[in-house]
Amino acid sequence: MGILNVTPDSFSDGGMFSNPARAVAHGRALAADGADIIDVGGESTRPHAERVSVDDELKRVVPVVRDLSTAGVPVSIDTMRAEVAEAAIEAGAVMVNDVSGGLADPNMPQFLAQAGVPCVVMHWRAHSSTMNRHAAYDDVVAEVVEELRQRLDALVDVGVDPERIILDPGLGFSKTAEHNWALLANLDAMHAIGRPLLIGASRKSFLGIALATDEGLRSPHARDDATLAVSALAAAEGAYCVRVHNARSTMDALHVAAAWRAARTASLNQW
Ligand code: PMM
Repeated sequence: MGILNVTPDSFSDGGMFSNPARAVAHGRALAADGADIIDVGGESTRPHAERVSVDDELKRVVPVVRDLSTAGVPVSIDTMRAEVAEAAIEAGAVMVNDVSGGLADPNMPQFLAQAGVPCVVMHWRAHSSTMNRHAAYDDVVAEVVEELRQRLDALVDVGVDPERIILDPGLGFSKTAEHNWALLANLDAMHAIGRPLLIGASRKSFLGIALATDEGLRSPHARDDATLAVSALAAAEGAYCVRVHNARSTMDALHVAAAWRAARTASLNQW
């Protein structure tokens, strides 16, 4: 999944693709580099971000979704609003990525049930303005698994087809760097829920912290090699999808992970 933020303020690519033509060109480039789907978002979810109005979000994303879809590029819409998801699907999007897992907008669960499209359900506790206050866990892995299970059950209860749900631990959303690493190191616990997993680690600050030197955190654009390492490890552990800014090198990392998994399966079969 290639990231296309049509926002002035996302932490890594904010402002780069505010012009729709540039955004579409970048989306097409990500697809040409190997991304299977382009995730178009019009609202930044970086820590402390304020919410954008629904009109601004629609104005940002709909033309880009329409042009990419017309060009034959599969698009997912990264939104917490049913109204935006609906407009994006009308414009050609084929998937909804709701970082709130259907919690932020009371109309979203019903919309997802009726739309019948695949959806990403992320672990989420609060909007970006306050999310860091909710980064408190006794056992982050057990609690994220339990909260994801609750979201899955709630969505299935209103009629969302469970086969269309992809789960995501929500790295960085109400989580410290230590929480993110604990979740990555325990993907098995999330696999046990029984749905495919999406991992969104790309350029996030826990990687900047892991690579920090005396000069400070590594800047977002200099985190791509670390992102590749996480993507390869997550894929080798069975992640279904990685959400990244850089598709070309990610494809190489994913080919390595696929070969790794195939060799592991072959040697297990020998025994
Ligand atoms: N992270 C961001 C935005 N959307 N969606 C999913 N499913 N998972 C994520 O981890 C995720 C997301 C924030 O990162 P960005 O500003 O680079 O898009």
